[in-house]
Amino acid sequence: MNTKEVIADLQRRFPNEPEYHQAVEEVLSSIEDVYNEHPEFERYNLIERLCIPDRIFAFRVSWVDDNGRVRNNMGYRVQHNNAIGPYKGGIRFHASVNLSILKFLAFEQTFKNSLTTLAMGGAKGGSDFSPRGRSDMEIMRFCQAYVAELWRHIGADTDVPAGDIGVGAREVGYMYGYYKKMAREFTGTFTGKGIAFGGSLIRPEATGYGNCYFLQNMLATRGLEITGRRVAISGSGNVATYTAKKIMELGGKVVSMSDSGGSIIAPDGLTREQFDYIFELKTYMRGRLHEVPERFPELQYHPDRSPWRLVQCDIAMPSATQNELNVLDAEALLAGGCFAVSEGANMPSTPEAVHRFIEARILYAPGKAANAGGVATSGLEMAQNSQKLSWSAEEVDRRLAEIMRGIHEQCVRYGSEADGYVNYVRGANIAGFMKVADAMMAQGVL
Ligand code: NDP
Ligand code: 2IT
Repeated sequence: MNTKEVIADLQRRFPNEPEYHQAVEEVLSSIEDVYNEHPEFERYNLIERLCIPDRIFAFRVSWVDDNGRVRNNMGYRVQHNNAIGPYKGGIRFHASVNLSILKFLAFEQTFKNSLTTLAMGGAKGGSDFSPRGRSDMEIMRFCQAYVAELWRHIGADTDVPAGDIGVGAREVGYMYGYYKKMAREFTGTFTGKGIAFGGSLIRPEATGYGNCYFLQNMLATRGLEITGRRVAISGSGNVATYTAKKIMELGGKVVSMSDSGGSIIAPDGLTREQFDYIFELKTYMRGRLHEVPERFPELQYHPDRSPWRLVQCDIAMPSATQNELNVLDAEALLAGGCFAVSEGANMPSTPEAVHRFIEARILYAPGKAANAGGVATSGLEMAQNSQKLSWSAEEVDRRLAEIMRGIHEQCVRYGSEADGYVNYVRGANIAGFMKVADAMMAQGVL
C-alpha cells in the first residue's frame, strides 16, 4: 500500500476519528518521498504498523462526588509505539476527550519523542472528566479511581505518564501516590512529580521555555531576535504562562493570553505585575480571565474570541488546544505582518492554516518540534529517577536548551528546500519518522 492507500484504509476502518486522520495525513504526506525510497518498508507493512496503536486500554472510572452521588467517566491509555523506548506521554482530563483525540496525540507523541533523541516511545491517556469546578477531594478520588485501573499497565520501564490539559502537579501527585500504593514501589513511573518526591526542577517550565528556545533558533536563521517583538499567545495554562514568562524575560512583548472563555488583549504588552496576577489567578486560584479587567481595567477582555484576529503581532505561539487557529486566523496574522508561528499546543493550526503559513514562507514550527521540551525534560526526570539523583535547575535548563537546538538542527537538515526555505513540518516528520522506522525494521514484525 502507498501512503494514500494507508490513509484511505485507516479512514474506512476507524471512522469518526477526524483528529486521528488529520494527524496521520499530515505525517504521511510529508514522508511520502522517503517512504518510496525504501521498498523494504512496504514489504514489512511498516506504515500501517506505525499508524495503528500497539494497544488501547478503555475503562469506566466510577467515583463519588462531594454530594455522595456516583459519577461515571471513561478512562483511556493509548500505547502507540515502543520501538525506541518505553511508552511515554501525558494524560489529559477534559470534557472533550475521546479516542480520536487521544489516538492523534499518541501518534504525534511518537515522532516528537523520537526528535528529542531520548529513549522514549509514544503514548497518551486521559478521561472525559472535567476538573473545572471540582473540589480537591473530588479530584483526588477521581485520580485514584483512574489509577486503580491503569496501574497494572504502566511502570518505569513500561509506560510513563505525565501531565497535559487538566493535569498538572496536583493531579500527577494524586495519581503517583495511588500508583505507588498499588505497585508497592517508589520508581519514576510518572513525570511532572513534586520536587520533594522525585520531580525534576524546570519540568513545569520546560514546554514553554523550550518553545522559546526553539523560536530563538528559528529566528536566528533569519538574523532576528525576540527582543522588542510583539508575541500573541493563546491559552493561560502550564504551557502558555511559562511561554509568556520567558518571552518577557527575553525582552518580547506579550500582547495576548486566553482561556476557553475568551481573550485578554494588551496592545502594549503585559507588564510584569499584570502577568504575575494572571499567573496566580490561573495557576493557583483556578480563576477565569474575564476577572482580569476588574483588577486591571486597562486590559481588554473579549469573550468567546481567540486572540488571532484581535491584535497585531510579529510572532504567534498557540498554546491552548488542537485546531484553535483556522485559515481565517492565519490570513489575519499574515496580513498583520506575523512572520513566525511556534506551536506550544499539539496540532493547534488546522491543515489549511498550516498550508497558508508555508505558502507565505514564514517561519512555522509544528508542535511536535517546538513543544518537545516538555517531554524531553520528562525524559531528564526519568534519567534522574533511575540514578536516584537530582540535577540543579541550571543543569536541566542547559540540557533543555541543548535538546531544543538539536531538534531545530534536525528540522533544518531534513526540511531545507532548494530555495533555502526550511519546511519545519517536513523536517520534523522525516527526522522523527526515520529513527522509529529504523528501530522497527531492526526488531522484526511485532
Ligand atoms: P492546561 O490545562 O494547563 O492549560 C490549557 C489552557 O488551554 C487553558 O488556558 C485552557 O482554558 C485552554 N483550553 C483548553 N481547552 C480549550 C478549548 N477546547 N478551547 C479553548 N481553550 C482551551 O494545559 P497545558 O498548558 O499543559 O496544555 C496546553 C497545550 O499544550 C495542549 O495542546 C497540550 O497537549 C500541549 N502540551 C502540553 C505539554 C505539557 O507539558 N503540559 C507538553 C507539550 C504540549 P481554561 O482555563 O478555560 O480551561
Ligand atoms: O504533549 C506532550 O508532549 C505532553 N503533554 C508532555 C508529555 C510528557 O510525558 O511529559
